[in-house]
Amino acid sequence: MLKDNNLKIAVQKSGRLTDQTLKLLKQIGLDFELSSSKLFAKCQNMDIELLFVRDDDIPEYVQDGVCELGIVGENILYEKGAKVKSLERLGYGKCNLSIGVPKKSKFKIKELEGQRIATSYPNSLKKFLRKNKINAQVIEINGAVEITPALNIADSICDLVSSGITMRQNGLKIVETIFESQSILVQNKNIESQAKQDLIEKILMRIRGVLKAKKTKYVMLNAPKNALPKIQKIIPGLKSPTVIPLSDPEMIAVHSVVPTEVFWEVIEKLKAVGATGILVSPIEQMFE
Ligand code: PRT
Ligand code: ZN
Repeated sequence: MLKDNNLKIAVQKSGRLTDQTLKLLKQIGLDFELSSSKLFAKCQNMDIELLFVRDDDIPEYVQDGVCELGIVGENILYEKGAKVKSLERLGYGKCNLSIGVPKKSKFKIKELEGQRIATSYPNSLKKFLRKNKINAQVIEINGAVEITPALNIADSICDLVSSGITMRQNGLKIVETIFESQSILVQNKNIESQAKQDLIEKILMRIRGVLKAKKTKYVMLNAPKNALPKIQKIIPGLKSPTVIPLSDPEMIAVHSVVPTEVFWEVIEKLKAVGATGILVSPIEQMFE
């Protein structure tokens, strides 16, 4: 049973966000096992319970205080218009809510006028249409929205896109993105318990540590001593690297943190200035 004094986190029961959400929660040190019913799980080491629900229900659960925290796609929050506090974007479940039209149509946004547009996101689409002063018929469909133009149920669609393959396979092209989304951690706006608020701060700090670590790698290398000034220029933000003398007095070992996004470039440049024995490892957590 859910206990009142436990902090409750709503997560998607089974879907695209589930694996990465559970992985993140394990990474921040929550020790839980999935029960057979899989409706909720109690953490063994903290006063936290996870509630497994459909993603569509998460905004309301958090808004109404059934759960203090939730992890959900921003697209669902936007669609539901939930009044919750956004804490941190989590970097996975990235997608766009986009409009797709049949490939052959020459498209200008005004051509949506009078069209039938199928979507599972009627509120988000209507907001977009209002903003652009377009009169169109919004047809609400739950699932397989992409086949509606072929079935002549709709003229175009508004759906989530990640790789773009689904739209392409159904003879559609993306002409407009109305919302960019990724998973996000949200909290209820009226948490009275200080203990729960403290726990939320703790969770948030740990999540930020994990996210920061994902953006960096730990690099160890050997290099000629006289290459150090060049190495310092190559590694962005490297002010005071860890420099270790080696048995060969002309050589040093350098340890440093390198941003993942420029990682390959940096390694190539390091090799070019004489770095050898380059070792790279992932960083699990990072705090400053
Ligand atoms: O059962 P429940 O209601 O919890 O799950 P669900 O079926 O409603 O959602 P689910 O698990 O499919 O998606 C959960 C969340 O993942 C979404 O709300 C988004 O925030 C995020 N997400 C990221 C996506 C996609 N990428 C995505 N590509 N959700 C859905 N899709 C679908 C899209 O609807 C389309 O059918 O994938 C297809 C397009 O993919 P591409 O790669 O072909 O472009
Ligand atoms: Zn859903």
